[in-house]
Parts: sequence; C-alpha cells; structure tokens
Amino acid sequence: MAKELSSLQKERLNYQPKLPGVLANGVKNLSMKQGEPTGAVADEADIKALFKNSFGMPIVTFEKGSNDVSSKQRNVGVILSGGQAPGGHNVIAGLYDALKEANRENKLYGFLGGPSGIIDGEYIEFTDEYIDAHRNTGGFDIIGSGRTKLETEEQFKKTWDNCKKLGISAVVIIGGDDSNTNAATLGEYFMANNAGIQVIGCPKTIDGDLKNDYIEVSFGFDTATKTYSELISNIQRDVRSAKKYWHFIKLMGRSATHVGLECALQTQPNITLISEEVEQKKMSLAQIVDYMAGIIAKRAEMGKNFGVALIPEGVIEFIPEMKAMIANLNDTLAAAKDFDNLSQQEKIDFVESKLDSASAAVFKSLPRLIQNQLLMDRDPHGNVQVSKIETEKLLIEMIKVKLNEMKKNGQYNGKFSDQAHFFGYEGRCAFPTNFDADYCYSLGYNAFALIQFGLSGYLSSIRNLTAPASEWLAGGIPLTMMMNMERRHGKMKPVIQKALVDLNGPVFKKLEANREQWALNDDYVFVGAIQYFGPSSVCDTTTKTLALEKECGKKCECACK
Ligand code: FBP
Repeated sequence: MAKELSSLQKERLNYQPKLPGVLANGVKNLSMKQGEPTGAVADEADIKALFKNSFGMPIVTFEKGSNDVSSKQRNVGVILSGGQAPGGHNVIAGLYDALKEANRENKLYGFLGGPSGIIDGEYIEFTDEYIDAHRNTGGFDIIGSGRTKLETEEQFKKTWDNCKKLGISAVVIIGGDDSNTNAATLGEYFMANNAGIQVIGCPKTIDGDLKNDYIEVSFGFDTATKTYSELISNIQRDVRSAKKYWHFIKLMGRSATHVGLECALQTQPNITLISEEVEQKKMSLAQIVDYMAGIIAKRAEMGKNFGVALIPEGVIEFIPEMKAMIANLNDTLAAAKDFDNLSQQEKIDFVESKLDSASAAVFKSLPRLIQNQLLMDRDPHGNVQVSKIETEKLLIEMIKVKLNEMKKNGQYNGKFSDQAHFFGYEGRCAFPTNFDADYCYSLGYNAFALIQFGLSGYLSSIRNLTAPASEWLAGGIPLTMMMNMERRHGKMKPVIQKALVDLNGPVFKKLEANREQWALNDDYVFVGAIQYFGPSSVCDTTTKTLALEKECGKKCECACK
C-alpha cells in the first residue's frame, strides 16, 4: 500500500525554498572572496597547536561571478549528527540540488545513523525520487542521526577507508557544537594526512547556541521555538480559563536559555528562569525557590492561584553549587571503574564517598529521584543528559515546602496546585517553518559552493537573515575560529564554544524590562500554530531573538553585534 501523506505534507513537498540572491543564479555563476586570517574565540595558542593545518584560515564570502570549478565530477558524503532539528532534510536537498546542477554525474551518499554510519560504512546513495519525497519535511529520518563522537585515530582511519571506497572527496557534517567539533578534528586529520577529503559543517541545533557574527542562528531554532510557544500559549489560555493550576514548563536547550528566552518573548508568561542570569547572580537553588515562591504568593494575594513558569532544561548546571557538584561528579564517574555494575544504592554510596565534602553535601540534599537522574549515563561527549533531569519537579517539590513555611509565618494564604511539563521532543521534528525551509536549503546549497572552491574545515554561513531571502549573504567561516579548550571526561579538549545568552544583549534586556509586569498581570500572548500558507507577516517572519539582535546591532556596541 502506498504511504499515506497528509494534505499538508503533499503541499509542502511542492514548496520551492528560496535561496540568497547570490546563490540563485547557480553554483557556476559564483566567485569567492577571502577575508582576513582568523583566530580562535579563546585559548588560541592551544587551538593553533592542535589544528596545525586548519587554524587561521580566512572567512570567505560568495559573490556573483563565474568559475571553472563547478563542473568537476565529485562524490560527496553527508551525515546528520546529534539531536533532530527541523529542516535537516532541506539541508540535504539543497546540497543535492547544487551538486547535481554542477554536474549530473556527481553523487551524494548519506551515511546512516549519524557519525557511526561513516565509521562502519553504512550508507545509501540519494536519488531524485528519494530526495523529492523528503523536501520541506521535518525529522532526520531521511538517513537517521546519532551522537557517536568521531575522535579516535581508528575511527578516522575507518572513515577515510570508507570514503576511499566510494570515491568521496568531501564530507558534510550537519550538526551542533559537538558535531562541528567532530567536523573540525576530522578535517584537520584529513589535511594532516593529505587525504584529499574536504570537511564542511552546517550549523544545526534547536538550542540556538551555535552562533556568532557569521552564524546568526542555528537551523531548527525558529521552528522549535514557534512550536513550543504555541503549546505554552495554549496552556496560558487554559490557565486563564480554569484559574486553578500553576504550570511548570521545562523547555529544551541543553545549556543556553535561548529557547526559553525566545518563547518568553513570544508568549509573556508569569515566570521565566534564565540559566545565564542564575549563574551571573550566583543564585542558589534556595534563592531560585524563594524568587518563584515570592511571585506565587503575590499572585495569590491578588486571588490568582494560577500561572505559567518556564524552566530552562539546563538550569541545574548553572546553579553554582550544582555546577561544582556536577563537575566533580563528572570527573568522579569518568575515573570510576565498573560503576555500571553497581546497584543503584551502591552507586549513590560510592559517589557520596568520592565527592569532595561540599559536593557530597549538595548531592545528599537532593531527592532520590534527582540523584538517580544525575547518575544516568553521560552522552558520548561527556555531558550530563539534562533532558532526563526533572528540574521542573524538583522546583515544584521545593516550592511546596517553601509555601508551607510561608503559610505558617502568615506570608502566604493561597492554594498551590501544580502541573509539570517538558517540551523538547515535540518541537524537534516539526515541519520546518518557511524560514527554516529556506535557510536550511540555502545552507546545504551553500555547503556545495564551499566544496567546489576546495575549502575544508569550514562552516556554511548564510547571513542577513531578517531581510528577505534574496538579500541573504552566503559564505563560510573556519570552524577553528569558534573553538576554545574545555574540560570533557575529566580532560581539557578543543571544542566549539557554546554561545550563551548575553545578559547585556537586547533579547535578555527586553525580558528584564517586562518580567515584573508579566509576573503579576496576565499579559499572555496567544501565538497559535505555525502557518505555512498565508500572509507573509504570519508565515515568513523569523524569531524575536533575531529581530532584536539585528535591530540592536545597527545602533549599539553590545555583545550582540
Ligand atoms: P543538539 O545539540 O545535538 O542539537 O541537541 C540538542 C538537544 O535537543 C538538547 O536540547 C537536548 O538536551 C538534547 O538534544 C537531548 O538529546 P537526546 O536527543 O539524545 O535525548
């Protein structure tokens, strides 16, 4: 039986994504301009020493022109890496279209299940029909994704062998900061060994933390934040109708709070925690609880025993005492032998005996549920899997205790009834918005342009994104430019630095200026579902974050520039 398609899917298959004006005339009508040599965001000497061949390359931009490099026959491989983000299929479609336009004999291979596919030689060759069936759809199911870290000599060797077998001269890695760190190390390895294989990255992550002057946003952020905002605003309407619950909504975003901040600006909830602010103000867990309980009590005085609070997924790692404890825990677990064979109680006893006294005290103070979640496996990059830590429930439990205390002291006379939610996976595979569909297609198409000009160790860069697509700028930036040294698995490693929320930037300032008002008044905004067809103001506008950063960049000197 033929696969059943929804009406929207049928229509979306026919959507023609827009390209930046400079790319719209085709890859053959392009020339490349090189800028100044680049450095690294921090720890430059270490990065330079580790990336002897790929450090310091210039930023490049494309201009209309002509070239004689497009038509050379090429086989290219592509990997989807890390968490799903809406638009991944379009990156591959853009890459495929550019590659076939350059030379019909070119081939695109998709490695299956993430980086492990290239190591194990699991792949498919893309065809017109297969690509056409995935245009403008969400998900990464076109070839699957995975989180295997590409870092050992053995993995690089296998990757090289598999590329040789398929005659692949360029690999495109579509991923976030960790995956593009893989791209940088693989690119350096190929250069050092004269393998003749280029590596190009594409900036993906719903978290929005892979960004700088040249990467204005990672793809998927637009669609994911609009999806979550729709859900939040539906809950806000429910809250205003029933007037009986406090909804605590944890929002995805492993580390930075860009997702939470964008959703807050779109929906105007009563409470929004920002991890970066928690860290800057050195707020303890108890202080966060006091802050939230304070708002709950004030609203109760107004007769409002309801509200909506947004909790960033990664906040636990930004609370100083927790951060220190988690770092200590990560090092302890990295050094522990046979930890997995212990019973849960033995694990807890072991950890409590090995942590330093301050960290042990923090760990012991947590409910058993959270202790267990903190001991779960790290991801392949050594990160705690914060999506599995139920911070929203931890806060609810602690707030209940606090409100009871306040009740005894006559500081609170309300009724607290809670609902906990976690929005993350709901938004990662949504149909990409028009913005993400266009942006992703452009990133993929542009990745081929970087390949045809012989570049390696570069990230595909499409800029000027608040303007119409015809005015977008295209080019590439060296991956090493975004790197610094960080502690992973107990050792210092070169990694792409995450872009956290800038507390002096216009996006946070907007929240700061309004949050007291939003806490007590119910200024909820009801955003509704993503629209794909209709007026451009409804269908094509991107995020408030991008708009504010752009507007501010024109007139001020803050870090958003
Ligand atoms: P990427 O950085 O790989 O894009 O993944 C982001 C993310 O969606 C985080 O927001 C979340 O913490 C994590 O992935 C969840 O990972 P998993 O899909 O492995 O459960």
